[in-house]
Amino acid sequence: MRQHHGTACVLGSLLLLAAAGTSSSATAPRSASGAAADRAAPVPLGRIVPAPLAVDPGGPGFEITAKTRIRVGSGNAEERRVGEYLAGILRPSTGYRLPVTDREGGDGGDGIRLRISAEPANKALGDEGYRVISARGSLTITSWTATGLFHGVQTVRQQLPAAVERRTPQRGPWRVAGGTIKDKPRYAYRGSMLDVSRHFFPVEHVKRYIDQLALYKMNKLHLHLSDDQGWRIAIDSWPRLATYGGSTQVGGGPGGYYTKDQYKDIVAHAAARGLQVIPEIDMPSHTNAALASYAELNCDGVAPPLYTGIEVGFSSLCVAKDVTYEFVDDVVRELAALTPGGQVHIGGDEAHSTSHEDFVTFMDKVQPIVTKHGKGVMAWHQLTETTPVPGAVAQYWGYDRTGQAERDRVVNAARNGTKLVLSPADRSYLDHKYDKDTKLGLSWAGYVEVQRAYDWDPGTYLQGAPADAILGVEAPLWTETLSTPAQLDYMAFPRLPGIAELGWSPAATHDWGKYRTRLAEQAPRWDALGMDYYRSPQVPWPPSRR
Ligand code: TNX
Repeated sequence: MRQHHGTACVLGSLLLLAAAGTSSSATAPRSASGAAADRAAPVPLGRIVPAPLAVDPGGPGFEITAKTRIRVGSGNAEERRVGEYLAGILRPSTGYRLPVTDREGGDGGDGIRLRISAEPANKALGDEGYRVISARGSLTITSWTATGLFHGVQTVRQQLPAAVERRTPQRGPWRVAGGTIKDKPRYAYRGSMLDVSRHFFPVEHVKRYIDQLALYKMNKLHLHLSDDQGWRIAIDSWPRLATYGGSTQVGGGPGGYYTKDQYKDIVAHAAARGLQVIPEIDMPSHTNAALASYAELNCDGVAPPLYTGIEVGFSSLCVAKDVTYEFVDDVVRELAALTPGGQVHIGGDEAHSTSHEDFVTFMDKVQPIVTKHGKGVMAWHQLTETTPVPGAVAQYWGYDRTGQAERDRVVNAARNGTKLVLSPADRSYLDHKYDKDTKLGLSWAGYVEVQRAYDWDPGTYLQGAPADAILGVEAPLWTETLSTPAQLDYMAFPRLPGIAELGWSPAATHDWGKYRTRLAEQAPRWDALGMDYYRSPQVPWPPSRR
């Protein structure tokens, strides 16, 4: 179909076994009709995705009732924001009022308590860790940060029956199993990339995807904002990039782009859910949309037509022209101003129509532009064919057939300080077909079934790379063949939760046999959320209730 070159803690481990294992109540079949029995038995503590660090089950647990209040510290805006978010999830399905009130109220202090505090025990769980204590009368989530509190809310959400996700009143009871969960992530970078260039996805669709990432505690949304087929972000100093370069997409549809206000709205929606947006402008290749918009960016001064096919590797910015770097400077400056996060991604993949020498020249000139505007450089791993600036992050997208020389180059860069985000194409590419019968998707790196996506270890994947060079994992969702939210759902689920678990959970919890059962238990939640997913034969799904 296309040509891609061959770059193409000991702590809590016993408790964890209890949580991730198969207790008899947890493996009992959950049939739609056996709902009464199901309703009575809460999700066993810790049987969530991603698996938590440490689980200590016990006690009667907590039940949300018509009288439950969500308690936050008076005047604590962050606790209140997370409290309102939690109430927003719980109110429609429970039908309860669930007021968000001050913790210090003189009415008993029971209910769901959200608390950000700098106690050493909280700080020890880091920027994203949290603790949940579920007991009779109170459910307490504590963290050092609002993000940790938010992750704790996702845990509580998954401990509740799947019907909690529905937007109309459902029957309870709404019980959370008793005990304590103490949790923090293995890796600081846990993300997914959405390609909004090949097919454009409006703000609402991107927000929907962000919500799905948040449910699995991911913290980065990488947006692939430009490619041959479309430029998707308004740049004031080069307005035709969006208005003309964004006017179509694969297959010739109308395309689209985000205004700066819309883009800020996406960034804010992500930030409120603990995610940073990493914008990518792919350069020097994958630039036909820009080249078509401005003739002066072409070496011959002639703008090519817009492009709506799916083959790539033919376009290149003109490395020898000064205007190229003025263009890059303007684009990066405007993008950096929209980016609260630390990185801007400059692409750098598949520069098949750029000579190696030109590629090196280009990357050497462009990286300092990114740092000058106060951002760190992120790029695909071809960056390691040049000289990565200090602090650069290379995103590895090789696969089982990637040559040793290419792997060695990446490993050497990692030894010299370049950080790595792992996106192995034959494991983490959400655009790849599950098997030969999958209608959507590509398969240049092979088929990626659910087990294949889950069953690898980011810590040992790239032999020779120092452990501390691995920042984390990212699952890219390319969209040459995908144009609707249902199609995104179908390709991302159920693989995305597996990548999220690789990024979050301690390696000691890694066990496909147990994971597939926990994963299967997520399906009623997806049904309730109106999401599509692929019912892989590798996973013991309960009957669908949609
Ligand atoms: C490779 S991965 C690409 C993308 C395609 C993708 C399709 C990478 C850095 N480049 O341009 O969309 O394969 O699977």
